Amino acid sequence: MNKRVYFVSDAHLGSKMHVDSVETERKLCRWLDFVKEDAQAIYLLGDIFDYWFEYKTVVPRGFTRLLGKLSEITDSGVVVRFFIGNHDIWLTDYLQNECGLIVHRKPFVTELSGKKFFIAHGDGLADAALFCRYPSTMDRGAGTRMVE
Ligand SMILES: [Mn+2]
Repeated sequence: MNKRVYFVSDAHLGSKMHVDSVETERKLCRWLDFVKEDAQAIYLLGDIFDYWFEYKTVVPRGFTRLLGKLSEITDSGVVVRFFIGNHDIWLTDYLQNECGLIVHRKPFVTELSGKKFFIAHGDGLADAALFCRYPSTMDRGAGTRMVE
């Protein structure tokens, strides 16, 4: 039985901070190929995309390698939990319905291997968030409604 639980965050795919964002996406897919072999669950802890703006019938261009890989992994029965970050909060139901991800919009408390975990992206949980220049000051509900 697969017992491991894996965590990854802040890939910021699409960001100009990457010399080659598609190569970063390929690396993330290779990592997913590696961990899927013994994963019970994979946690994507926010800001995987930079940015993700989803409309009712349109999703952002790109990210096809990752979206396909995540779909393949959830199809195989591995649980993939996607936590919104402050760069990819503008989503509706695409990742859930098309890729099989369990989307978390709020922190999640769970027990893993007998230990209690508080799981969240982390923005807004510390004073440092006050200095964040990204849209963490925007109400998430309003941000989501903005693109519907
Ligand atoms: Mn973030």
